[in-house]
Amino acid sequence: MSYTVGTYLAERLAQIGLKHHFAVAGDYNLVLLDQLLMNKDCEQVYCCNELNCGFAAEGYARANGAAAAVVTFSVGALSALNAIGGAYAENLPVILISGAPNSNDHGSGHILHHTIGTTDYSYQLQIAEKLTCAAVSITSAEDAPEKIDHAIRTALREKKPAYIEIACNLSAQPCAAPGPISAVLDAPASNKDTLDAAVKAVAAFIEKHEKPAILVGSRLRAAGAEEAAVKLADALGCVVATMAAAKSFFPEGHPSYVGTYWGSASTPGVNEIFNWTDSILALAPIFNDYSTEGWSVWPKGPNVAVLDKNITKLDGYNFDNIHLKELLLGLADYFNGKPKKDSTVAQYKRVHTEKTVETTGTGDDKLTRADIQQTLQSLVTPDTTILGETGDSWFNVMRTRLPHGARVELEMQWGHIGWSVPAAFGYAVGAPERRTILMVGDGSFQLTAQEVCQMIRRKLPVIIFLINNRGYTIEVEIHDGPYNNIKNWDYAGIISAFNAEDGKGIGLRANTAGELADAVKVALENKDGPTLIECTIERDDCTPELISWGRHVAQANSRPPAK
Ligand code: TPU
Ligand code: MG
Repeated sequence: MSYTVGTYLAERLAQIGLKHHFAVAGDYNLVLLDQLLMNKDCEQVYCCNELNCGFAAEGYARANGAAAAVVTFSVGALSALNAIGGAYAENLPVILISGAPNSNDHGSGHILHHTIGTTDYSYQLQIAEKLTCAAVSITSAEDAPEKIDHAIRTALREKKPAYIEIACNLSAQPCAAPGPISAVLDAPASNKDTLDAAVKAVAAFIEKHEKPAILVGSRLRAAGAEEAAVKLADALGCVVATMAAAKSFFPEGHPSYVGTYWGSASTPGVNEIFNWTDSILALAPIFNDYSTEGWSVWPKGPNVAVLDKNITKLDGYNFDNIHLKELLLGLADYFNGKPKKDSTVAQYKRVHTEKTVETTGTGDDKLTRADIQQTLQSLVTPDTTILGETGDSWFNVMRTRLPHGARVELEMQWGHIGWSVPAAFGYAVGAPERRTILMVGDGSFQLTAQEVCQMIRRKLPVIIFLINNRGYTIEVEIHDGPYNNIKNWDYAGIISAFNAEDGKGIGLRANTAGELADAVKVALENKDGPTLIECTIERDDCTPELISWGRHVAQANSRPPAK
């Protein structure tokens, strides 16, 4: 079989497990899209714009391990690069593929459309270099295979996005056939000596402490270490909490699991127990201003061991070039059969008080945030994935208890409002067997609303809770002003506009508890498209966690310049 640059790329995408790639057409990528279409194992899925295309791929990578987005030069790619920055922040291998000027035009002095109007077209590659772990420009068919393989291999190893631009006259040019995919997929093992030394050092750290606790961070999935973390927790028997962005990365039914550690926004009892511990094993955490509540709860110092994806840091030691998974398994082996380090569990039982269930309404009672959160709770099955948008949705999702197998997807490091709509689309494409539920605020929805039409187009039964609280409530809690008020939309009504003549999406309004209960029944019945439930609540009806977290973040933002 003979290959072209485009069919080579398509084969590699299929071989790394992509059953789909996302695309927006443009003249710099049309021939490439034709070539990609020839591969029947990797279907082309279209988006309304390139920002959404990038986020759809980002959501697909969450479901499927990796993803690809294909866009046109500059006008497309520069929008998609925002989502690629997001994929970098969120540790997801998304391959951005951009059509590019004809190879004869590079260095020719020609001015081309869709460019900034200068004759140097390298600016896009240079920007992409900053936002990806590997960025390549293909201007000769001969070099294409190694450049494509390099970009894909690096993305998969580092769990970061990569960038491939292909001159528009090269996609259909013949090139070498792909070699075995193992050359792209195989990852180098940990350095054995360093791994042994790290296991010894971390074991000694744990042994010298009486009251250790495990804190699970959001890079744990990228490190492929979720199961290994459970094994370590089994062996140690100490409490385990997840950081907010790592919600669902540790089974919530596990006997050692206590909830979310997030300062004042923690699950009740969790902050208390973490203050009581004498040491923390932080597994692949991201400590940023949001996750530390404006630096007020930042686990650090000699009693904190940070075990990250490829590096372990503890007091006086640094171990590089080891896989977290192997380290955790080594530690689990070491502690198996030894007396449990479970004093934190006993203490937790002492400080823990049963959660009070919030009062919810029925029938004609005016809809409240608590009603929505309880309704979300009632829908979570082991095969459910909830995507929670920036806003009070974060805190509502955090309150939701997850049965084994249920997943939560958040974009807390990048925090781009509007991420969740295309990401939910991409996720549902990647995991059609799961129940995908999206919780999104009105302000966020206005950025990327049109991607709901792609859920309609592909008949994806995503359930959308659109929280209409007439504005940017999360911003109100950080710092209020007129800029936090938004133009109201008929959110439920736009679904019929998206349906046009053939769509099966449903838009419903819930102003009372009874209307929400009825709407959910309709949503569960609708298998032929998304159901958007516009939930109208008071502007200030938000979680207490948002209020206290917002106050801490505002304090951090307003620190005066150091003298
Ligand atoms: O539940 P609620 O009302 O807090 O959520 P909603 O309505 O979605 O409001 C979100 C408000 C918000 C803004 C405006 N959260 N963060 N921002 C700042 C922001 C602006 N632009 C982008 C792309 N991302 C952001 N996070
Ligand atoms: Mg809002």
